[in-house]
Amino acid sequence: MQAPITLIGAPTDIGAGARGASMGPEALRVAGLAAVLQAQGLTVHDRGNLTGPANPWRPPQGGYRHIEEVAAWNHGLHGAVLDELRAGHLPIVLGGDHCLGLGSISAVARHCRERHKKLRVLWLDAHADFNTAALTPSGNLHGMPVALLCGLGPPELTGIGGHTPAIRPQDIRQIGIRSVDAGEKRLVHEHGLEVFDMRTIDEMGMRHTMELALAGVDGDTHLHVSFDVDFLDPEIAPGVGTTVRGGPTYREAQLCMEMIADTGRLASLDVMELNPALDVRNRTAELAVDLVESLFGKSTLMRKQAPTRAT
Ligand code: NNH
Ligand code: MN
Ligand code: MN
Ligand code: MN
Repeated sequence: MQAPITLIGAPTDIGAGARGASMGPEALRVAGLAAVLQAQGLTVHDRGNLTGPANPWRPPQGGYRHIEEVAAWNHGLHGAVLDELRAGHLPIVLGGDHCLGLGSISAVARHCRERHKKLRVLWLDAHADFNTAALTPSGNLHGMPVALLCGLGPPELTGIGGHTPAIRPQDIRQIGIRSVDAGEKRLVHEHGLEVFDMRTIDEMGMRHTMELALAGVDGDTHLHVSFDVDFLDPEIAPGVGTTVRGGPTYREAQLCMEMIADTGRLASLDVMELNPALDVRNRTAELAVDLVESLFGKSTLMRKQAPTRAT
């Protein structure tokens, strides 16, 4: 039985380098997110939007932009996601910029500790989001959530959820990565993050990449997907603040989502960084909704199981 889905809007661009991701939740609703999931027979409750501080658009202080406001948004989101998980629901966070991955995933990790579940986070992104104050080229906290979740950063952010670190590097797999800052690269290596970058996808294909990224996911695993829409190639997904060329095509992204769906373990989701101010007639929002549809198991044909791999 599929858990009821709860949509949680987090309309802020507090951690981003461009304004506009604050309009993401409404654009995803307008693109029909709830309706496409309901059409698959799923139960969907939209609990509306969280509220939080406005974006003061300040320069970095001590290496961070808007640290207090980022903490406030993430505290609110942490509580909302945790409530839904404890109620047995499957939360979908509608971002909002990717700094919100901190509040969302810290709640998922806390829930896993409470329920003695294994955690697997799939981080679909053009970026590793593993910066620190010393390394960041921008001070934008949307470039840091993975590092913060792994305990690297100031206590007011790493401590959200009361357990530092919230996750271990081995809980996460990054997919689609193609833009990592110089110092960030070293840190990713030092911490042993498992990164399936675009070269890996080019060489071994999305199918084998996903087999590796999903290896070990079993009946005791809580699978969380943090979908940064800039994961996708900008040719098909222009509506994001930080496009990086050379991302997954439409077909590759579909296969990625379908293979996640096939595990049957998806238990929470973030849809982040959609920026309607930069989109073209809500095209990127509609694409994100299309992919979420596949993530929840929509397939062209009735399949009893995934096609078996040729040997
Ligand atoms: N690495 C850059 C920074 O830290 C860009 C991060 N931007 C993102 N991350 N959209 O997903 O500022
Ligand atoms: Mn309910
Ligand atoms: Mn990101
Ligand atoms: Mn990104």
